[in-house]
Amino acid sequence: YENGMIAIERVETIILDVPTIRPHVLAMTTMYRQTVCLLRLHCADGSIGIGEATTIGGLSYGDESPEGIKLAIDSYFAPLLLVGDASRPAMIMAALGRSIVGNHFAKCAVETALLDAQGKRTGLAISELLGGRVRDELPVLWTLASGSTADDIAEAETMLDLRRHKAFKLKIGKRALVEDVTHVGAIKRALGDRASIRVDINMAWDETTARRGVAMLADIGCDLVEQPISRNNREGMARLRALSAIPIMADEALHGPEDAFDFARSAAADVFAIKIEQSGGLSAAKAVQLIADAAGIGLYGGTMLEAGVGTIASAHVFATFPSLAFGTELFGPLLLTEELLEVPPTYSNFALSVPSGPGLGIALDEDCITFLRRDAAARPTI
Ligand code: MUC
Ligand code: MG
Repeated sequence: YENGMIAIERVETIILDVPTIRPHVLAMTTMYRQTVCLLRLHCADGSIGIGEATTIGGLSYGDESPEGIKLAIDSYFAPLLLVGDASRPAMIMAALGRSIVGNHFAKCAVETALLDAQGKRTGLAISELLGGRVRDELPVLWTLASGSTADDIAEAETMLDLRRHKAFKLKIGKRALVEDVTHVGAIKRALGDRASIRVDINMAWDETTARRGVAMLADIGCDLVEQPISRNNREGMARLRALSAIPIMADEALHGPEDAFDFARSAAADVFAIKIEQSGGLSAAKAVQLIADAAGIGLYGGTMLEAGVGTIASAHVFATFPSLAFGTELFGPLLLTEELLEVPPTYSNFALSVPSGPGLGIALDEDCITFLRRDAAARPTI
């Protein structure tokens, strides 16, 4: 190739099914497993970039599914990638943006793999490619979503004892309001000042319920309310925010820089849960952060319950955020029974360490991938 162009020779996508350590009960679905779409970009210089896309409960959370992401990458992204220059990730992402509408999760997996390969060939961590990290450790909360108040309290006590998490997010909105608030109150009373308690309603409330709910939650010591109402009701979010004594955070409503700009302009959230997949990639997530910072909106590092690859990609992005007032929820790998990475992510002292090696700074455990892949035909026969 002329001009130092580095071709992408093969685009490999693999679906993995990974069981969760316990059922994860959310307002819209209960997860018993996480399905991961893994991506490998094999480049002509020998570098291989890895990326990941996950969703929550198939199509129950958003409008992309792991199977759909695989199909989109195989059918529409791959032909564009195969004529691209891997040494210019931003140019490839711009070309993909011109030819492919939406598909944010798939774009995120592709950008992760492009930056991983670029990092490996330049010797730089992805966080450095994105402008440089300001921290090596990210505070990580845990979601209590076993479906039982007593089990949730026991789980929280274990996490506190292990010094793994001291902030907890409770998934509510499935049951009647008073029942939900009683559940949150019981957990807050049991943990007291030892833990921060937040809730995620995942859009399950209407605005009137949210008005009552947010006030009740503020009274019992809840620190943050995440996406109480529909992602489409932006004015409702602004009204709730104006009334609330505790911060209101946007999650499902945030699909990248344009939404972030609109939220900032309409003062519709105190805090953004930034997710690299929902934002449309790592650079798009950075753009969301910059808008939030300019608007004085607080930041929280969100997750789509990604496994190791997506979690570490998110960690590189969040490590570049000058302020991260509400910490992160990058616990995805800990919810899974299997470890997909050769060296598991390090969680200690209530934080995740951001790897410092080139690219993502991680390697896949090939035996584990072989074992978990859905296309059993590709598995070696024993
Ligand atoms: C969400 O809506 O925030 C993040 C943590 C968790 O337990 O579920 C996800 C999705
Ligand atoms: Mg959420």
